[in-house]
Amino acid sequence: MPRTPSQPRLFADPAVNLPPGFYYRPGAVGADGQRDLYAAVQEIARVAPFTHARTRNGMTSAAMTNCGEAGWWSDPKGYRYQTHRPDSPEPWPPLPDIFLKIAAAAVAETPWPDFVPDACLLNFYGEGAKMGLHQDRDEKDFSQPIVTVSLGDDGDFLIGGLTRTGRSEVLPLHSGDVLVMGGDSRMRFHGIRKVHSGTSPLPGLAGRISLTFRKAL
Ligand code: MD3
Ligand code: FE
Repeated sequence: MPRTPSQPRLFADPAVNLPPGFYYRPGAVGADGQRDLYAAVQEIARVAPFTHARTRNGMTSAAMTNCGEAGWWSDPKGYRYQTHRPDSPEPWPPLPDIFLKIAAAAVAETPWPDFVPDACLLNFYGEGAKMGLHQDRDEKDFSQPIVTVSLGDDGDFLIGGLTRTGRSEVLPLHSGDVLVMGGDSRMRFHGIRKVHSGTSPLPGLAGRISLTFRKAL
């Protein structure tokens, strides 16, 4: 991992200038690490399968699951974190050690070295899936960052402003990339504009999976 916390430069694409509060580690997770993370994802998905959540306007385009003390969920009643699985009193599977290790490594040289996630929302993007511009505001403490790890297909990540109408930039994300968002950027609008089907380097994974670590409670 490249490391210069005071100077978050580390851009894979020099054309993209990331705003303050973003710490980008392109390719931080190598092939073996990605394989181990994906094995842990499959174990989670065996217990708590990926499903499309219902929203006010239909269904999420990405299929989702969670692990940790709480999981993000949505139904026509609204968005929230809940400590049990959808339509079940069962808890979400625990955060695997390998997830906690990756999250700790990701924040080690950021302004949030003590970040410990209590939730991980996993998004699966199949062919054509995307995620519209939104803010993450269901967590209790916005002083805590969000950490994300990408697996599988390349995806075009949209970084917007602090209002919906601000202009947005695209950051192409690849399998193994790690991104931390905090501080002034924690409440930025963001989304996934496009997933490039067939680009996944991970054996057995067709599609894109993002692990998004949060302090939700
Ligand atoms: C940027 N997921 O799960 S990474 C989400 O790749 C989500 O699946 C995208 O947006 C994905 O909510 C993007 C996660 C992420 C989370 C919070 C952010 C990116 C962020 C807050 C500010 C800026
Ligand atoms: Fe988000």
